[in-house]
Amino acid sequence: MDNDRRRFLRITSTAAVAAAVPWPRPAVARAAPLPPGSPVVISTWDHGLDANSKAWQVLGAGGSVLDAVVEGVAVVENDLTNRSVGQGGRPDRDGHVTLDACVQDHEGRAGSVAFVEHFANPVRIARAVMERTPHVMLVGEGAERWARENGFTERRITLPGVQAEWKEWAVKSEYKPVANIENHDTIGQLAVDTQGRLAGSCTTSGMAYKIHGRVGDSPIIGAGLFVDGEVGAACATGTGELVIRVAGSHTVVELMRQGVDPTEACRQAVDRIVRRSGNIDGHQVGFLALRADGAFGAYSIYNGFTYAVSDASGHRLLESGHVRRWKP
Ligand code: SD4
Repeated sequence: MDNDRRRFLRITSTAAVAAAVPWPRPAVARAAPLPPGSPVVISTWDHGLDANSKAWQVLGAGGSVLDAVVEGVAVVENDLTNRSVGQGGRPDRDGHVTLDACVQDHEGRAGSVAFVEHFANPVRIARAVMERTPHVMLVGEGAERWARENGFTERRITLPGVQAEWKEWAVKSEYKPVANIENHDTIGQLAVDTQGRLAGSCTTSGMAYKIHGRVGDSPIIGAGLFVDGEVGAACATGTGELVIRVAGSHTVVELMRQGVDPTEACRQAVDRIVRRSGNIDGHQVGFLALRADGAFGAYSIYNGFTYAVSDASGHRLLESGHVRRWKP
């Protein structure tokens, strides 16, 4: 089944959530004017629809904007059919599924975990690191020990289909980037509540078949996620190495601080990656931006970067503008 067809099926299967999914999708999503005081939630990729649905529900039930972005992406972490987020993700080249996640709120508080293996919801651990420790980031064995000691229950699972796929890959062990195949569909979620408070989250199993110990942009504050309560928030998806090198999400927020609108801020960050990198054929990077007033935007290197939006106009899936066209 081709990617577009698969996406379409995934969109229709969440039709109850996505009341206004446009199909075919518009080439460029534009920041929509919003009624004052309306919450806005945006998330990366098609699975953002499920994450937005949960975040919206949390906000509607009186939860905080931080509750919303943590529990929103936790839905995707818990989906064991998802091959790029949570323990259903593809393993590293040694067969271990290792997870990275972070959160940040409107006060600039931040929490992050990287290279954790035996927990279902790294984003909840990241939040706990933020709220219960003097640190921002815990990694690997130390993060796991701290999580156990702080009430998180280990979960060890093996998914035979995923392991079989990895063993097949290991025969040739080739790394060949292909834009938009489901090995880099990190979920990042940004939200602003009715009082203008922002929060963001990001969680991933990282690049499929990465070197054991590799950490991408997703748990790095300023790379995979950045929230500044006075300005706005941004998150990234795609090849993390490209995002880290330009401090991608921080770049997007700083551009918004200078008055650049969210879509253009994302485009300029993408442009910086494209100009400064060597051969990036097949390497996708997408940014989402949400300004404190609720205006939002997105941009990616290649076509095919979808994102979910929930606001006063409903729930829908859009596709960002792009600077290159992917021809497989
Ligand atoms: C990362 N941006 O770890 C994340 C997700 C990913 O290709 O694997 N992207 O780099």
